[in-house]
Amino acid sequence: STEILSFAGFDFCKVLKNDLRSKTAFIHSQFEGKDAVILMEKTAFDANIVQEMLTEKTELVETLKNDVYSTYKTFPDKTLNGMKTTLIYPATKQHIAKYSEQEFHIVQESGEDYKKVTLPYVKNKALSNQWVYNILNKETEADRIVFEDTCPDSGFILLPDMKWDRKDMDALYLQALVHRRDILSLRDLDQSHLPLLKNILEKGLSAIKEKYGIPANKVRSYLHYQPSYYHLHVHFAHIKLDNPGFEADRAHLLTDVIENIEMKSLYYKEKTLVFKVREDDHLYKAFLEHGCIQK
Ligand code: M7G
Repeated sequence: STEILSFAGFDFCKVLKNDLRSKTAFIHSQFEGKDAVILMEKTAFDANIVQEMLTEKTELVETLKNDVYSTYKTFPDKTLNGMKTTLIYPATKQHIAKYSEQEFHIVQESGEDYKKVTLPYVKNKALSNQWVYNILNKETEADRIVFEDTCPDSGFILLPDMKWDRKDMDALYLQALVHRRDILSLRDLDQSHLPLLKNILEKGLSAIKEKYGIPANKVRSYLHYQPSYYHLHVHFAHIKLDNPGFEADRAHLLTDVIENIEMKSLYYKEKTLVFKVREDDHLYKAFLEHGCIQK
């Protein structure tokens, strides 16, 4: 694949979502006739760079002046004025849907609903796990690996999440990707997976302490249900990180997961799990079609 150095050749289609809080624009674009999703995020200030901004290279255009108070539109030198861009190309319809502004609905999924409705969706309509396999095979991001346990049963790779800039320690965010490829999500977990889960918890936290100096009591470890990618992974995030993935209808703390399974091996196979789903997600449509929820 060729390296992309600018947006030359990208056609604008639509703003999918403009999130004022995270200062991120989600854009649908096309390149060489194929769909692309572009996430453009205004990044936080780097403490070192703030200093360099107070020079003649920073242009100020006054927008208000009152007594001792004034505001300006500010245009720093372009070397100080970076944004973070995430490009998904070629993007599938599911990618476009994932980043679109839309209604959500709460779904209550029983163990039976999972088998009948969710599992076929996961097999046919979920996003590809290829990026995970590339990491596990050391084909991509190998230089970013923070820790690896190579055991085929309880082993995993720990590395920075794509969303983390790897500089701001308060925004620390890593993923533990398990080597086993047969565990789709939280729903599959039972007593037989306890050694795996405990291994991830212990070794993940100690690797984070060692590499970044962040102690275990500052780190949240949790799984998403539903995840976007159905290959078991555990999120490790700094407690200061204001992460939209940490809502009660999505995040399950790893320590809770372990203890629930210890109390009852089939806990996650039988429990009704509550999550939110996008209105145009195939999963929502499948739940409607099966009559498991009402519109
Ligand atoms: P999830 O719970 O399956 O879904 O988490 P979510 O994306 O809806 O939260 C997957 C996590 O993997 C997310 O936090 C992503 O930012 C991260 N991630 C996704 N991709 C495609 C990559 C990738 O290619 N590399 C890395 N390092 N992280 C990724």
